[in-house]
Amino acid sequence: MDKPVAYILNGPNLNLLGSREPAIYGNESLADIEVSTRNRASELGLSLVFRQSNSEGAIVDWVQEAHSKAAGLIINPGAYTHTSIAIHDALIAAALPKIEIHLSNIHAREAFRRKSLTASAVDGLIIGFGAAGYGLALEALRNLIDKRG
Ligand code: CA2
Repeated sequence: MDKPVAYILNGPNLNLLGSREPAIYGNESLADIEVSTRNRASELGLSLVFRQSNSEGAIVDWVQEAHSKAAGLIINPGAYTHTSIAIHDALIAAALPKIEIHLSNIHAREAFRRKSLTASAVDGLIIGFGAAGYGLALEALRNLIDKRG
């Protein structure tokens, strides 16, 4: 039987990880995170689509794509977390298990980061565990996929 497909979507500036702001976001690049997340996906019996874009429209398109092609979705919307009604609406329309993830604890940072417009459109959130959060999110997603059959 084919493995269930998990989409991991990363938003703006996450392509800069590892180059600056290590005190907040850690030393790992997004490519490093992709490698460790692919290993975890394989252990969990999931096939992985891992993408990043700085464009809000691309992320909306990929959430819509996940609706038809994936068994579950993990999203780090980056700064669009705090601003994007379009990504919120795309997530609401995508009827599949969904998890929002953030490397940093957005509730312990600037006031403008404490509000997530996308959080109400997902099943759960994993926040503040750095790069390790991606593996934790995959584990949680596998549980949701199994529960929903
Ligand atoms: O903590 C997270 O995962 C964030 O989604 C990361 C976003 C930020 O806008 C969110 O509020 C929280 C930022 C992505 C990375 O930004 C960088 C900026 C400069 C250097 C390296 C990364």
